[in-house]
Amino acid sequence: MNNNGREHNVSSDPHPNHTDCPPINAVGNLSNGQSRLTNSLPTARSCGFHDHDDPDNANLRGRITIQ
Ligand SMILES: [Cu+2]
Repeated sequence: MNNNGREHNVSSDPHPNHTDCPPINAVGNLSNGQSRLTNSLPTARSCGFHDHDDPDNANLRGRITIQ
């Protein structure tokens, strides 16, 4: 859920290729108040993501742990 008041583009690391966990790229652009699921993440691992439109902003980075 994007509750940040502006659009964000949720993409897999690494920027700019987004190849590490491609199912995250299904989230993509979220306007304020919008939410979207990733595609299936079937492998137990850790996946980083970022805002593709603000890729160096540490506040807009995160990790998903698949167990
Ligand atoms: Cu990116």
